[in-house]
Amino acid sequence: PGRVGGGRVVGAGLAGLGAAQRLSSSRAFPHLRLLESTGRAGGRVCSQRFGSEVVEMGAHWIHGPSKENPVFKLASDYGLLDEEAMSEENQQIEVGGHPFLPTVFYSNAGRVLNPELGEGVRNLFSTLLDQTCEFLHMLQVSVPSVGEYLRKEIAEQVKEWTDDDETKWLKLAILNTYFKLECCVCGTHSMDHVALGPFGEYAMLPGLDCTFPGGYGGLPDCLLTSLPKESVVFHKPVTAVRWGGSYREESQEGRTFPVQVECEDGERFLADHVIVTVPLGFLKEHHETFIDPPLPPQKADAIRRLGFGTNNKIFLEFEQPFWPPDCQLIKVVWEDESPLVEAGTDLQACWFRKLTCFLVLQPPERYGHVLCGFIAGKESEYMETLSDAEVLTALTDVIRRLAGNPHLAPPKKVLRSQWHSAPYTRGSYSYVAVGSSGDDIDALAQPLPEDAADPWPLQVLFAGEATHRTFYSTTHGALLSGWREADRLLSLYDTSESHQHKPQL
Ligand code: 6YU
Repeated sequence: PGRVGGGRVVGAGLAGLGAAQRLSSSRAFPHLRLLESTGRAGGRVCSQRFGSEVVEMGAHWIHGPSKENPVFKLASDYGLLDEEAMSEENQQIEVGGHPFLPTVFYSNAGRVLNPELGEGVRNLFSTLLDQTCEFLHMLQVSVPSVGEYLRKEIAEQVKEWTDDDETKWLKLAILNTYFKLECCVCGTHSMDHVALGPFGEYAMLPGLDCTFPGGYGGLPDCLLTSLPKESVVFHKPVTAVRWGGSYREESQEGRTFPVQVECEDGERFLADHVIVTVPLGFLKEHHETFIDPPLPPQKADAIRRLGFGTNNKIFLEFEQPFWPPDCQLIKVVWEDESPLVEAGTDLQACWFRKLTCFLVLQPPERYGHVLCGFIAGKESEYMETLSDAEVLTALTDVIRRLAGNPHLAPPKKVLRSQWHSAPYTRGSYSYVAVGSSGDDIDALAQPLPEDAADPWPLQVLFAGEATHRTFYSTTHGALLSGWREADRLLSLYDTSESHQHKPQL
């Protein structure tokens, strides 16, 4: 009874798992298959052992953990969050995406900077960043990028500063640290690559960002467990999605399918519908061969125009902390840098300067003395090409400079993410780059065939964080996009009783 369709989902990140969970709970898709290239579920949610503890190589926080956030909702329902995170009070805190942590500013000259100076610069930077919302939906902007806007404003403000020269230089140096931090937040090499007009379209939810005490990976694990065991196929990289065809399954006489999903090992899956959730970085590299016939120009252009950069983490474990006990965030300031002066481009000599801050993993009773450094952009991609020993040597030198102690014991252990080299990700997350807009995100999310009157509708659907216009770059954006595409499919099956195409499997 009822109509059934041959459904495939490519990619077992949160978008793919969310879509698969929704489809598998419907009788319309009894033979659903979720094809994942790697040997694990979660994608860019990736909790990994570091000594006796678990650290996050990918997503770290639930951004805006409150009722409208589906990741928060699911994680609460699965019992994966602690009480503080779930409290009403926590859900109501509004920080505009920039939660405050007790911070110490260390400079490369081995000194701790005046906290008030740091706080003042932080306020200035966040005020300027908030001002970017004014350009939302403006057809003409005076400068194309967030970076250029911020620098123009800063150049104006500097003229009014009455501080002594040293304070002025320090303020600029601290501002430069905030530029690097924002590169991590946006997953870009430079804020000059981030489009100004659409910047305010990214939406923030209320709630003080929280983490998963047992690891973010608990969430994809729970979703995975809820799926029929045979529906998930690991180590199954898909090489091509051929659509608009007429593929006949040998064992099922008379039944043809419009889509054929081809895998690296030669296996083929026929389908009525496939939801593609591969990262934008993968699509940028492979879309010309991955989707056949090729994507319509509007979609291919969107893939080319939208940004997908790299933000990596470097975990360092110390025998003893060099930071004070109440410090939860170490900001790294290079006193000779300024956002108004072009940065050096010698990656080999300077890559480590892009590292903007270290989170102190909390609580220390649990983690010991572990720092999590953040580094974005080309320097981050260069870091991926180095060995652990080379990274450790470079960062030992940085930390000795910060601490003003050339004999400080090197970290005991290092672990870093390498998202740019990951062949099925090719970066960290998406952003709206100069030359693109939210319309490109929507274009990317449009299913194929584009003609809604096609007798075989919704052959290829697109989900994944980069397809969510206001929550791109987040786990909730990913999950919502997966649900969106599952619902799109399910509504086809709900409403097409009279439809001439009657798929069955
Ligand atoms: C969040 C956070 N966070 C840090 C770092 C990273 C990310 N994010 P997936 O890639 O998960 O799944 C696709 C699957 O497809 C995958 O398993 C592949 O193996 C598979 N696949 C690929 N090709 C295939 C093929 N050919 N065949 C078969 N399978 C294939 N998000 O909410 N909080 O703290 C962070 C962070 C280092 C790398 C993050 C964070 C982003 C999320 O991790 C990410 O969006 C989702 O997990 C993606 O899920 P998915 O299913 O789409 O893809 C104004 C403005 C600015 C906007 N930015 C502000 C927000 C800041 C974002 N925060 C980031 C910060 C951190 C620290």
